[in-house]
Amino acid sequence: MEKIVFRHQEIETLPLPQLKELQRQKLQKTVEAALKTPFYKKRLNDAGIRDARDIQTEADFRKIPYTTKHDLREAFPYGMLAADKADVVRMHASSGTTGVPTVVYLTQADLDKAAELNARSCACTGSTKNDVFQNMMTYGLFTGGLMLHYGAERLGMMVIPSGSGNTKRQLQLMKDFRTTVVHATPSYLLHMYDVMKEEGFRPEDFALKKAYIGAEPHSEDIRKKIEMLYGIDAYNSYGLSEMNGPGLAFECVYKNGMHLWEDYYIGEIINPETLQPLSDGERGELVLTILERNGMPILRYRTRDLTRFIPEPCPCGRTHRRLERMTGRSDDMLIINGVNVFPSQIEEVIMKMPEIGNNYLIRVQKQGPLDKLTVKVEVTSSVFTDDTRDLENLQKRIQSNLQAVVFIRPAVELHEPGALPVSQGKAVRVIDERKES
Ligand code: DLL
Repeated sequence: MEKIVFRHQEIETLPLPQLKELQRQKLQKTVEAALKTPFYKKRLNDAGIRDARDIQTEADFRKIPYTTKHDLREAFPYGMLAADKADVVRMHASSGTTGVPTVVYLTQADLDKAAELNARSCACTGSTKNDVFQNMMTYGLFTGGLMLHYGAERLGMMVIPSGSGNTKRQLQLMKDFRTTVVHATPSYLLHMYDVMKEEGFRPEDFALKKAYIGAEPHSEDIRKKIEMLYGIDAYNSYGLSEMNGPGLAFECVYKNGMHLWEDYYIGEIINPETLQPLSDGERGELVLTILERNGMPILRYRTRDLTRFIPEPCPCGRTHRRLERMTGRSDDMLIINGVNVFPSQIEEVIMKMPEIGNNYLIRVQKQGPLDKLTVKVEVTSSVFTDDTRDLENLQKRIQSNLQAVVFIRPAVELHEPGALPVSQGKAVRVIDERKES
């Protein structure tokens, strides 16, 4: 195994008690900033917290109510903004449970910190300034592209900001510039391998050593498959837009769980039913507090992702605890080719269209290595008596309306009234046929 180069050795190996003390100090500042926002002022005051100094102990911390995606939506657009608007230099957004997106705001200091943590993440996989980094994640409102881009530059790698898609061009860039590290969703890398074969590229055309994979759930088998197909190491990277995206928890060269950067995040595992905290090693929902984010503090955020802290120390020597690969979610969010989709968003769109009846079904399948989303809707009886061109038109309109909200273009099937199954009990609206591997 190659030698680990500690870029931030001191902070990454800080003994746990010191790390906790650092968190405590930063938490006070974070609560102070949060109290400046209309949302947290009310939320914290209602919980009896009026001053940041009220939060001294772990028990005090646990008095802070959880924040949810719903809260972010309620506070849209600026209810959680802590900085002066003039000091905000960037916003990012991800899907809300319905039409309103979840938005975060960052100041220059926040962006610098995010870049540093992403640089740290790349370094902890052994990458250096000698690497050529091709970023195949989407640039834009999604954090996956820009955040790791900045981190890779901070580390000094040469960055190819290719963005997602256009697979033949990706391969040509990889070949021409001798790319050594790629960043992509695992499903995209599997798809790219098929194109690589079809286009007649040979393994010796490339200099690839590593892939950073994340933004969607995947199994250990998928990781191994990617490693085997390309002859590389693949590192799991976890993050979410609300918490700055990637650079939150990353695997080191031991590839055995993702170090949560605990000098910047406080991680807790709770039982998603009782909302009670669980101990290290117990599986539950991850709750995160982001420290030092001036633009938009978020306290005790329910990620809905199910995981556990691995209690054993990592052989790399880092003290920051590792999160195990995510095993699922405690809500109904679907991740389709790396894009987050809530069934409620789909429902909201189709229920606004008068031609559509009340019954619908969402189906997600594997199509090769990628995911396919189909929305089946029952239309009202008058629609079927009309011309077929109208049906085609309607189908396209539904597709476009859905695409405008969920950012992927689903297949749409129109059905006659009463044609879709009606369940006796709780309606089953989503059929997810994807297998784990
Ligand atoms: O997916 C941020 C990201 C970009 C992470 C690039 C890693 C790499 P969102 O679009 O807000 O942000 O989606 C966040 O995706 O709550 C998880 O459910 C899921 N997710 C992200 N990474 C992983 C992973 C980005 N490595 C949501 N394994 C999260 C499993 C993941 N699920």
